[in-house]
Amino acid sequence: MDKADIAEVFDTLATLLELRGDNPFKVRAYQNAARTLETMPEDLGTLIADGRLTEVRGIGKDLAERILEIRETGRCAMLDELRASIPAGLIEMLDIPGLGPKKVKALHAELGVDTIAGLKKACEDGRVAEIKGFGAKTQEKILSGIANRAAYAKRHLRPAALAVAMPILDGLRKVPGVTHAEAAGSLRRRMETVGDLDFLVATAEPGPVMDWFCAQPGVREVTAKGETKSSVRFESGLQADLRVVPAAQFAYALHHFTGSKEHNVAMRRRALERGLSLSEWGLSPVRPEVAAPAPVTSEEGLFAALGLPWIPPELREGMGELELAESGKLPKLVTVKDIRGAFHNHTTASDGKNTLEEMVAAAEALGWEYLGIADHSKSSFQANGLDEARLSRQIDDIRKLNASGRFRCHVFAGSEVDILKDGSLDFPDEMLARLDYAVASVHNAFTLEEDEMTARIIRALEHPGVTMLGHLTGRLLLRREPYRVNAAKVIDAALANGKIIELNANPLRLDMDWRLWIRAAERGLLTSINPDAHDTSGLQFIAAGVDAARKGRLEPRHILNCRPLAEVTRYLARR
Ligand code: DGT
Ligand code: CA
Ligand code: CA
Ligand code: ZN
Repeated sequence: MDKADIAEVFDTLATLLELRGDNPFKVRAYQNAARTLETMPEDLGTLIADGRLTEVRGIGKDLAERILEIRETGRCAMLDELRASIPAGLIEMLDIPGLGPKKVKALHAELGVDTIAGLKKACEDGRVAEIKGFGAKTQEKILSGIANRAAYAKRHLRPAALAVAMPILDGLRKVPGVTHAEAAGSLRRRMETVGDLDFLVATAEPGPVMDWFCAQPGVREVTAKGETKSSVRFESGLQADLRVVPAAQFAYALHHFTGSKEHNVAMRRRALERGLSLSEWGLSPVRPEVAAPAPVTSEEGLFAALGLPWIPPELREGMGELELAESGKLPKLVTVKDIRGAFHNHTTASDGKNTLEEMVAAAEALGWEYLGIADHSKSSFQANGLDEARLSRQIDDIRKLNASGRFRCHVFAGSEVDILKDGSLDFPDEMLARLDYAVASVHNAFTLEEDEMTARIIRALEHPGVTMLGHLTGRLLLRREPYRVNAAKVIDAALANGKIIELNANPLRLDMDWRLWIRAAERGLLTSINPDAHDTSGLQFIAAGVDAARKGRLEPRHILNCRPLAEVTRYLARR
């Protein structure tokens, strides 16, 4: 357990103490200690070894003991006791957007509700709106929060699903007798969230595969175990289906279970037009006068039997991909190898965890030609945003670093400048002019009406100092709804002003959404796949951004950071 993990435990402790109504000073002590742990530069191990832990400001004997306990055992007895002392329903309520410990405590005290179902009923009866400090708007927000929570609970972020799926796929391929194994479904289609995993295996002998699958570590429950189909649930709640087919059926079944449903419907219709019936079992004539097609052993063969080139799984969403394939217009999708750098990255100057030099070294190790630094601006005080003096110094540091020749990777000096509530920017024009580029982002006043938010963002896009728009909607997948904004109008404004809209590659964001990219890229909108890295490992988010870009049918020509350094330099200089 490192500093960040312990800080998280302390934050949870503070929340639960507050929920239980403990001494506010105690609550504050844990919150402060969490902040201290997050920001202190010293290594925790060194501090402990030197016996200097209690010398850190705000860390007394009690907190020090707790830190040692968590670090050594990975557990915290006080947290376990707290959890046991509070009704589980109240703790669950904390997951509802907009409900913190104070509000949950008030709901419990005023209405006696201690389950989500009870809270839902109280909202529907209008009793929540009557509590002091709540009101009709809050009541409505809680209701939609409960509805979202139910929907969210059913899905999983792609990286979490991948982490479970990859070792299983490796293992399945090693079971004796297995000739093919794939993870199909939404995972294969590179969807940003996944409902369940769908494994498909070809073997003549299903028994050992089923036994191996159901006995995997992390399987909490086997919900079905049959001869050719099993289902399990993992610790995280993620479920997985496994189907076993004979090798001769594998290509048909792989196509079928990759989906999407809508794509399958379109494929079946196309087959019918040719007098054929397509299913997970095969392709067969529906009328006696139609000749039976030769059996296929690959997806390429299956598509070819219907007169089509192979369609990459990420395009199979039933959004006109068959027509694209038919007319020979399938895009040459971007790959991670096409990426030559990235623009939206943070350092320790704002809320990043690695220094400028460490970030550049990591970018160089990825083989990138350039790295753009875009730390937060001063209005994002919670993220330690830079004021003009600090940004000026950072620009100088970057120029010096480039001149020193220490790295082959070129560094661009930028800023993630806040779009203020009225659409003006957090820096004066002279400051913006000294930068190589600027990413403009909304980080506050999320609750504006749609018209106001749209006008705010468009005003920022019209500013000549702005190169690109950061995370269009501010959504956090499965966690926070997007703020209200008219995306179509923002896209129009970006096109009209020759501005870029980023594809934020953080797997929680993937914003702007790939569904919007399909049409926007056709119209000539340029993007930049931006990792929004807050540490060196965050640069790897680029892969998630590329997955989303592929679903959005993006090719290298649509993406600024697929261009070589000289071209990018020219592009940025025209600003
Ligand atoms: P998910 O799990 O919600 O993220 O999405 P998928 O696409 O993985 O859906 P899932 O697991 O229900 O089914 C996997 C694929 O199997 C799906 O994409 C298409 C195929 N499939 C499943 N059920 C049906 C069905 O009732 N009709 C058709 N046409 N295809 C189905
Ligand atoms: Ca699935
Ligand atoms: Ca499934
Ligand atoms: Zn941001």
